Amino acid sequence: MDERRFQQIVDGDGRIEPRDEMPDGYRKTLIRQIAQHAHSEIIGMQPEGNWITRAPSLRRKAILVAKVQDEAGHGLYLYGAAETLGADRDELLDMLHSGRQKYSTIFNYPTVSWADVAAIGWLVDGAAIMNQVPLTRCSSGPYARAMIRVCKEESFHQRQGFEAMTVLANGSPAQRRMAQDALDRWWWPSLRMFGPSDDNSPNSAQSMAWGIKRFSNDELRQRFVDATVPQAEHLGLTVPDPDLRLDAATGHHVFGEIDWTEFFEVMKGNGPCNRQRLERRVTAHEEGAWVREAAAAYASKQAAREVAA
Ligand code: BYC
Repeated sequence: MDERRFQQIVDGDGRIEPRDEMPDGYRKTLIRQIAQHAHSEIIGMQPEGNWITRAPSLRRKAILVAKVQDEAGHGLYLYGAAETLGADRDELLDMLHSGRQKYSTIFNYPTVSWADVAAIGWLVDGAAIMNQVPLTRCSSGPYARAMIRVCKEESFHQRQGFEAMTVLANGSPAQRRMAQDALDRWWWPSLRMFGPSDDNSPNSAQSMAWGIKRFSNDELRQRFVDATVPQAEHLGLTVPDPDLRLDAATGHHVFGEIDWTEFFEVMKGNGPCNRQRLERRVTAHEEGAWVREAAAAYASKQAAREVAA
């Protein structure tokens, strides 16, 4: 294949479509990232799904059900995007279930109170938007298009989280304590969602040259901190970082040391909920086998009817 031509398209901000020629490494990197992204979406249904039966009101329950369904939809768009690159969905799911492919570390933390659902919307979806808006301009056509719809939905998710957090932060002393406790537990894991620091991110240089990543992990993390700290101040909550300060000269927030040991431990499978998340995923997949079989049988009947017509 003509790699120079490929790089010219990428450098000229063009889109690479499934039938276009592309270097093997580009295809592999995209499948890896899109699959891990898809896995994160469907595993990400679990921590919040835990609260559907215990949401504090009908309104909150309706919002939460819609949000968790949206995450399933995001998984579907993303597995679809990976399939356009030649990946097999069953194989990707096998890799998730056997631990050979990753999903975001953030979903290995427990949701112990209702405020955690609010904090996930505010912080986790907020971090997701920061990371995913640039992906709407990535060089892969199918991934970029999937991200446009995902980002619109994530934006609603973030707003509902911030609104729920606002209600708690302005509520009774017990509700304020819940809100602060949730911020205390979700802040640092949210910063780690952006991935390892730039000097320890093996895939970044190539992914940036290929136009898959538009900004580095540290750049996006910094943007998230700069956007979120004023929101915490607005809520009257304290970000759990004694070293956090606004640097007047740069206009950016300087923040404390990230615990990378914890990040790599969770990535290796040793986080508080890794085993539970995977076990539930595998069980849900097995219990859903009849639905997939029924859908496939229906599709082949329809196809046979079309051939006969
Ligand atoms: N967790 O070289 P690097 C959501 C891995 S879903 C686990 O920087 P890359 C939502 C990385 O895969 C949010 N692993 O990698 C859903 C690589 O390992 P491999 C998910 C991580 O790919 C439901 C190694 O570390 N978002 O928002 O250039 C409810 C070295 O890293 C993590 C996406 O997936 C992590 N946090 O950059 C609510 C976005 N970070 O594969 C919300 C798309 C890094 O070499 N993905 N690793 O073995 C990306 O933008 C990029 O893949 C990353 C990492 C920035 C995450």
